[in-house]
Amino acid sequence: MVRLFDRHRIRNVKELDGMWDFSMEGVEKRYRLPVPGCWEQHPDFLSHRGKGCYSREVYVEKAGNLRLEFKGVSHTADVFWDGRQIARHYNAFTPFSTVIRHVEKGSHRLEVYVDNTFGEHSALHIPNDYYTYGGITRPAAMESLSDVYIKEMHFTPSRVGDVWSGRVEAVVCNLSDRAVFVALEGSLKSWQGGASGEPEEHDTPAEADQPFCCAEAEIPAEGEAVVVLEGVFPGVLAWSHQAPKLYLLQATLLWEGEPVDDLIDRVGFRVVEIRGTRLLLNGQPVYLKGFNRHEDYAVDGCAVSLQHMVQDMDLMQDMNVNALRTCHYPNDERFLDLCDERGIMVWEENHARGFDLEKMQNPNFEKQCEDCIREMIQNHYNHPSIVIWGILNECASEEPEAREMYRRQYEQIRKLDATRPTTSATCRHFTDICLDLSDVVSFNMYSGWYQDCSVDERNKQEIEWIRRSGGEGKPIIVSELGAAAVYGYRDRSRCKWSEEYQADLIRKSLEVYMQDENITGVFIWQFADCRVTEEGGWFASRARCHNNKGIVDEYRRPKEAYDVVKECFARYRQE
Ligand code: ADA
Repeated sequence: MVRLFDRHRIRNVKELDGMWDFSMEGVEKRYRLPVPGCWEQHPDFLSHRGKGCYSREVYVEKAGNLRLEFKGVSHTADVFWDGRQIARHYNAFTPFSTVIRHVEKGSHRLEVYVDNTFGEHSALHIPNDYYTYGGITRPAAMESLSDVYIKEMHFTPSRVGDVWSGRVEAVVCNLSDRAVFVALEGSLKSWQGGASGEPEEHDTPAEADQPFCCAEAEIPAEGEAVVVLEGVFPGVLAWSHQAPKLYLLQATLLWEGEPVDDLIDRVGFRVVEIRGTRLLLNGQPVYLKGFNRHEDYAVDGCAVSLQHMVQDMDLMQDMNVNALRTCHYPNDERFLDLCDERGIMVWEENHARGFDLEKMQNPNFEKQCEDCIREMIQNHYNHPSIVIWGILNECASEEPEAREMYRRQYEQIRKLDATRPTTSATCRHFTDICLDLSDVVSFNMYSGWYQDCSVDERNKQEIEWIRRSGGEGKPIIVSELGAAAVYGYRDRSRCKWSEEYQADLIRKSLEVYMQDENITGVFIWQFADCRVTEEGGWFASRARCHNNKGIVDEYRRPKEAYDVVKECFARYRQE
C-alpha cells in the first residue's frame, strides 16, 4: 500500500507491489524479487553494489493516459515502458512519477533499472554511517488518468482567534491539445481512525462533509494551472501531539459537469511558530523529545515493512516520545502517516550526512540537494506532524563557500513553505558560521562519548557560544546525543560499549538537556542499531559494521537504556 488511507475514489489505482522478475548486471541467473524490497535480502546479493533490472508485465484494462508513481527506488532508477525510457530519478528517499499518454489496452512491459553504486554520479548516497541498499524499496502504483487531472494539492491551515480556516492550492493539469474549463470542489470530513477510534465530542460528524466551496478555472492546452479553494471551519478540532485530530480533504474535478478525477489527502489544523527561544504549536510552547530513526530493519534493509514501522512507532511511544527526526533523509510517507495519526512531531530533513567541503563541491551536489528538497516539500507538505524542515546534517558549515550553499537551501525551503521553521544539525562546535541563517539552532552533542567531558559543563559552554555566534534569541535543539552499546554486552565496570555505560550516559544527558530552559528539544541518537557501509573506513569504528548507538538493536531488542529513556521522557518536560 502506498499510504495508510485511500487517495482516490474516482481515479483508478493499481498498486504494483508484489513479485517482479529480476536480473543483476553481470549475473547469469534470473530471479523473482518482492517489491517493495532490497536485493540485499537475497543470499546472492547480501552486500551487492551494482545495477539490477526489475521487470513485470502490466495489463491495461482501458486505453488512455497512465501515471506511474514510485515512492522510493534506491538509489537511481531508469524506467522503461515497452522498451522506451519514460523516467529517470536519483535519490532513494523521495517519490517520483511520470505520465504516459495514449496507452493501448492490453499487456505492456514495465522495467526499472536500479543502480546503488557509489561514484561522482552520486553526491548524496556515499559510503556512510548508514547503508545504501539497492532495490525498489518503497511502494509503487499505476493510475488511469483523465486528460484533465489533479497533479497535487497543498493544504494550509490558519487560525483567527478560535476559528480555523483552510486554503487549498491544487495544481490541475490538462493533457489535451485544447484549453478546457473545469470546476474544482473541495470537502472536509472528520477522519475517525484515531487512537480511540471514537468520534470526539463537538467534532464534525463523520458523514457530514464540510464543503470548501467550488472554484472554476481555464486550464491551458497541454499545460497546468493553480486552482485555489478556501473555507472557514468553526467546528473543527485542532491537531496537536496531545490530540492529533485528522480530517480527510477531498478535491473533486469536474469537466463539462462530470466528475473526472479526485485527490484525497489527510490533513490537520495546526500552526507552528517561534516565539523567542520557544517552539509553539497552536500558540503553546512544546518540548520535542524523541529519537533519530534510520529506515533500517534487520531483515528488511531500508524497505521497512508496515508491520515493522508500526512496531517501531509502538516502541517509541512506549518510551514516551512526542517527536521524531528523520535522520538523514525524507521518510516513507506511510511512516509520516503514522506520525500524523499518533501525534508525533517530526523534524524532516533533506538527504545529507557528514559532507566536508570537498564532498559538497561534487558537481552534482547542489542539484541533487535541490531536487531532494523540492520533492520532499512537494510531497510531504500536508503532513500536520512535520513541524520543522532540516538540511545538511553535519556538513561543512564552518566554511564560507559551504555557507552559501546553506543559504541557498534555506532560501529554497522558505519559498516552497513559509509555514514551518528551518534548522540544521551541526557538529562544527565553536567554528560554525551558519547559525544566523536558520530559525532554530541545533547541535549534535556527544559529551561523554566522543568528548570525555562533563555533559553539564560542556552544555553551558555550547549555549554561551551559540548565543554570541548567531544563535541569540533562537530556540536550541540538541539534535543528537548518545553512546554505543553492543546488544547483550553487560559489564560491571560499566565501561564504554557496555549497555550499562550507554544507560548511564543517556540518563546524565537527558537530565541536563531536559532541565535546561535554553533547550526546546532533544533527539536521542539513535532509536535502533543500523547497518553501515564497509567502504569508507566505517568498519573500523563500527563493530559488526553497524552503528550500535540504538536504544534497541536492529531486531528491536531493547538494551538497558530503554527503561532510562522511558523514565526520563515521562518525568521531564510534559509541555
Ligand atoms: C553524527 C551523525 C550521525 C551518526 C553519529 C554517530 O552525529 O549525525 O549520523 O553518524 O554521529 O553515531 O557518530
